[in-house]
Amino acid sequence: MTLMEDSVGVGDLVLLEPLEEEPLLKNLQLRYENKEIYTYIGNVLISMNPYQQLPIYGPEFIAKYRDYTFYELKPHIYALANVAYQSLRDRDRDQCILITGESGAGKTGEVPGLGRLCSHCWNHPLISFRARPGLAPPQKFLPTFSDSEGYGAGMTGVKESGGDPCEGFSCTEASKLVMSYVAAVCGKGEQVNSVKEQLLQSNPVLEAFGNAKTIRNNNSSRFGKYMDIEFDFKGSPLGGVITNYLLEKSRVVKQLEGERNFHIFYQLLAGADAHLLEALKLERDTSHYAYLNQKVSRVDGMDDASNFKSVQNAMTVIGFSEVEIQQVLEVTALVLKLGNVELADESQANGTSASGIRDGRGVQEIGEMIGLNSEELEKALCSRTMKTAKEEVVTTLNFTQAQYARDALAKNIYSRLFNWIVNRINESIKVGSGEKKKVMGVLDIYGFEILKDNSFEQFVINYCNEKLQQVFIEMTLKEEQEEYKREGIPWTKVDYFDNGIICNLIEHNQQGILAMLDEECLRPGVVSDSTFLAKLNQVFSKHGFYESKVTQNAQRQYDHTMGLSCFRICHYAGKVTYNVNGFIDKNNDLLFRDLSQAMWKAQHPLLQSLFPEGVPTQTSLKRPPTAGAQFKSSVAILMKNLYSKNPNYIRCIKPNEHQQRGQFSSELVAVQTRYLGLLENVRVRRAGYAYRQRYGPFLERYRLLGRSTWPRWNGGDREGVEKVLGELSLSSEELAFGKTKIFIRSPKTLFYLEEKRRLRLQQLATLIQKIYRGWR
Ligand code: AD9
Ligand code: MG
Repeated sequence: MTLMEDSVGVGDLVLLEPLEEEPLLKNLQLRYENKEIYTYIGNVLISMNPYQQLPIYGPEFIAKYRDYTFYELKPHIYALANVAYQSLRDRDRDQCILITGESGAGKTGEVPGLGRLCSHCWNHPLISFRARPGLAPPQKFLPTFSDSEGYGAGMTGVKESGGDPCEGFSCTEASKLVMSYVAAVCGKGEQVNSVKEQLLQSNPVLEAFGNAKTIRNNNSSRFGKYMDIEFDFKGSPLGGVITNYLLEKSRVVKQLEGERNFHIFYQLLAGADAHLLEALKLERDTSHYAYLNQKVSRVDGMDDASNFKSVQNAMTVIGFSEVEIQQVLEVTALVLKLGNVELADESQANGTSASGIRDGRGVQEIGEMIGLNSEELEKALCSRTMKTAKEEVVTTLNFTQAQYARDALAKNIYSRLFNWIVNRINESIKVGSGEKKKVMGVLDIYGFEILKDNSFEQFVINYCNEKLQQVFIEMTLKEEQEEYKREGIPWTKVDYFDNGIICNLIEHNQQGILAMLDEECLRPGVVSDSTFLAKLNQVFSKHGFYESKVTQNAQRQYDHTMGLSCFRICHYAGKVTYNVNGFIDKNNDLLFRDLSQAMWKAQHPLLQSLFPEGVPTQTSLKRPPTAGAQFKSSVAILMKNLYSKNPNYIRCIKPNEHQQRGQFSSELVAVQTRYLGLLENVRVRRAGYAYRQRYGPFLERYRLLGRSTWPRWNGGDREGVEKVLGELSLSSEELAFGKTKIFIRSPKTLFYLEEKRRLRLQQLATLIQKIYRGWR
């Protein structure tokens, strides 16, 4: 079947008429209801989360998509994977696959290169990805599902039965889709398989430490991830590099109702054997721990205990030593124990505020585990040493400050542990610098966020999306432009909204919001979120994309709907109001020096290595870069990386808020299509030539419309196409003949051709019937 015969709506939105939001949504809905979850906009893939297993994956489909070019079959993620992989291997072009969409839209599901295969696919003759001799199929170390429906679970893995052809979750669930594809088509051999295995196993480890149940997604990634998968000149994987962004560390100490802390805590408590539990001095019951949500400790269909085994196994496969695994678990346990350190208000009647430890046993236990004198830890939690050039002053922390210090320590330990794990994985999968590599980068990152209350986190996430939109527009246009150049067709400039002005508002080195926030954080004297806001309001009072209660809009009116502590940015995807409360604190991300020094003093090699700034001999008072500055520079590196590669886009859409199959909420999808800029994307795509096709397949399809090309044509493909279209007297404005492809400007012309073809087929069928009857 070709795209054009795709009977359910249009398979490529470029062909949509009229090009407006409503028909676009109707088209997506129609396709979704008919289980067509994939739709193109040219070479961009839109993917709707089906929340059910669809019989469109597995080796047979892989084999099919491998043999066809992009537009020759129905839209599919395998087609996108095919194009990316083949052009990496054969045309030596580094690729990146950018996967965006809201939480629960199916991004991680779509991450190419990291899937796990069910035993059927693992052993399928079409798939070259095989276990090393003597190694069992992957379910040996994969999570299992007890839930027969499965999709409530959100975890990846295989069914307990494990062996049903592609009915296991691993190959039909989206996270494995492109992996199944890449695995099927890329190199073979023991060395290669071991690399694939390591890449593959990084996923359960990162998911355990970086994913959590949220209200929107039972297995939500709470960090952004970019992974370069590196291949040799033959297209066999060599290794990779993972970069992580902004782990949501506030989750470590507090979760919203209906949500959980990171999976690993529950996995450890449920899955550790008695011996390990004893060694870590942990209680099996989650209710024992203050940092674990008391109301939700289990997730339907998710087997924490067996997932823990998978994680341990995965760490071993990646190359973590036994000692390293043990230390990682000790640090994880330490975080739980810190949460149980109860503080007491020890303020005195004379008004001096102070705090202390309510029950010394917890601190004692922690001290023993990490090799630190418990008094030292107690002191670090309840007091603060201020150092000036001349002297040291110790002040006691009040109750609130001490609680803050304890939680800050727990968050810092955990997020540094997460970074350490990512680095450790990278050490195992990194490729020698001397080798020439081809690279496929995969970005799985949080989409645009507009919540009820938006804070610093949403601000940086949306900044990142603003930058990605910039890449998207520039690269889509650039790609169009390059294709026209390759094909020798003149390029006409396309008008589009350039969001550079918004990026600038946020990231400008001196006059950007992030720079001003940094300035405020570093400024001596009394600084607060409100002094920061006042400054923004003053500097941006006339900026067209900045609003606040005290700035006037274009109609010279003040906005009374906004809170006094808020500012608003008119992002490309819509207006977002941010509350500045906490901006300074979150940007500062300061950990009192007493705490980092205490951690460094601990006789625990891993913990110590997480706090290099704790070295007492370190005299420099230079502070580390702020959270905003760090994020900005990692986004800059990411952008540079993306710009150097050929982009492939997967735009994921969540059809409903209930993680339910078959439900399509038009409002929810409309909001996402706006964030993703889909209409704009179609417009850009259509601004030049809406449709292009190689001469061969085009002639094959339409030659029945030409007198000279039907029933036989012995000339070249291009001449044949010229003949057919010439005989139809189409306006020359509508067509452009490239070196290898025919370009058609408006979808109407294509519809016209399709209609003519349909009538012609009818005519031919009648003719054949007549001849047949005549024979009889
Ligand atoms: V988040 O930003 O990490 O919170 P994602 O990554 O966009 O989010 P995820 O891939 O985790 O969402 O998908 C959510 C759930 O939808 C998965 O756990 C699966 O249960 C389900 N899903 C996603 N894609 C598919 C698919 N192609 N087929 C079937 C799917 N189910
Ligand atoms: Mg995810």
